[in-house]
Amino acid sequence: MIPETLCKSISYSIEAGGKRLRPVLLLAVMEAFGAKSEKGLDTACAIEALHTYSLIHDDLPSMDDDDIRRGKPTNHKVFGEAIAILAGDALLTMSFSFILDDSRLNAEEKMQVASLLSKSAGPAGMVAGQAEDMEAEGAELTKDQLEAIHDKKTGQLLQCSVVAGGILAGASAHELESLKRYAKHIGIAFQIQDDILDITGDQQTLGKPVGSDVSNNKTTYPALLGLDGAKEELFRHVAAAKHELAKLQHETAVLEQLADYIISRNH
Ligand code: GRG
Repeated sequence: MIPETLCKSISYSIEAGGKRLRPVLLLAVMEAFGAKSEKGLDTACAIEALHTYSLIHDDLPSMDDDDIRRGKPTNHKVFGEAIAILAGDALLTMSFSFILDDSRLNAEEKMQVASLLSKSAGPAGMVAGQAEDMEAEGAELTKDQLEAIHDKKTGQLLQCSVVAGGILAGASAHELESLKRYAKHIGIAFQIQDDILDITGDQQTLGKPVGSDVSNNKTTYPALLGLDGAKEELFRHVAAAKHELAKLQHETAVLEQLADYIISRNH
């Protein structure tokens, strides 16, 4: 039995929306490999739950101290810090139950996917990226340093979504490597577009103040490369992502469209 306020806090952030990019990637990979995507639904929910936990905790006053997320007041603004922390904790632990309790997966699949998710999100993955990002505040980073932080902070979970789709679809080790490289490129492209949107202001429609990351004293791609340079880098990574897909002998049109979506998205 989940206490009522905790349940409301969890539902508030999950139902606030979001692009559902990670679940869509996982299911699209499965379909590209000719597998039934229903088999990936609970793993897709697990990754979205874990992603939502990371956003709730990222918004806390002790972290990024944000007031708006997914176009709504952040979880701690509505429920208070203590409940927001617990809602995040609950979503993190629930994500592993979604995988382990999934009757559509065999024991080997559960083990592989849970292990991948744990490594991607854990202290050498997303949590490491968050810690390094906080430590780097105020420092001038090189492009390689910036890329390494983003690879952990946001890239690892995107890679996990794509590779988990491959695992559940029975992809070979060679194919999983190509999928991982595809995801790595779209992860970097995703971050560059996030930085560009912060300058061009399109995210204002969701309540994020223009330049908020810049005023946070963080290195961004446009700050390092200029706006045109950042756009060139964005296109280069999307092209490289598509190049990886071309190596696969599968119907990858939707995965190509998802790479294009990273460029065209306005929030
Ligand atoms: C607190 C352990 C911990 C980790 C937080 C993911 C993360 C690590 C922080 C998010 C910070 C941030 C806003 C990064 C910019 C890119 C990004 C990941 C945005 C949020 O992901 P979207 O755009 O969100 O997929 P939606 O709401 O669409 O699901």
